[in-house]
Amino acid sequence: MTQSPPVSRLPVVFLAVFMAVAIGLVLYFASANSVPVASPPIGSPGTSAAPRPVTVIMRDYHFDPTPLHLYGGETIALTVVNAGMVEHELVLGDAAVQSAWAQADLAATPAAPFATAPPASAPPGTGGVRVLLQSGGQATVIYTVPNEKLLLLCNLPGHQERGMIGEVVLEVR
Ligand SMILES: [Cu+2]
Repeated sequence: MTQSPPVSRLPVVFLAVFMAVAIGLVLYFASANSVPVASPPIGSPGTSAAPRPVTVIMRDYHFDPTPLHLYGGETIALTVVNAGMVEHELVLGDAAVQSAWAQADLAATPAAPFATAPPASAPPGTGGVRVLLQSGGQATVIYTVPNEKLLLLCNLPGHQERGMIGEVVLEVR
């Protein structure tokens, strides 16, 4: 029985470890520089003195996160970021609020090919909250969450058909 001379596998192991670390570092820095991160599911309820920070990211064509967890009656500092390539709108409100903005957006949007919505306005007293942002835009609004069923929608023509329908879960304190 012949024995082959011992071959050291050390260089191979070193190379494998080095490659793993290098790939790990690349992935770490790639993720650190990517799009903003949406809020975790929920923290303590916000108050008017200390609104709870909530971030919603609009993408082509969905909201992140969805469902969005809110407490009925709490006050939030809602930061909306448009990480998509096209203009998007966030409307938080009941069915009547959504309907008012859907009509306003439709009326304000010219026919294709000039289908970018210019500023639209809903009737006074519509309620809810509405943020319209160009690609890359960001805005923060203070909003007191009502104790009622809320919808999270982008009412720009054609966007809900492509999936821009969010969901709101009202938490009980
Ligand atoms: Cu949209």
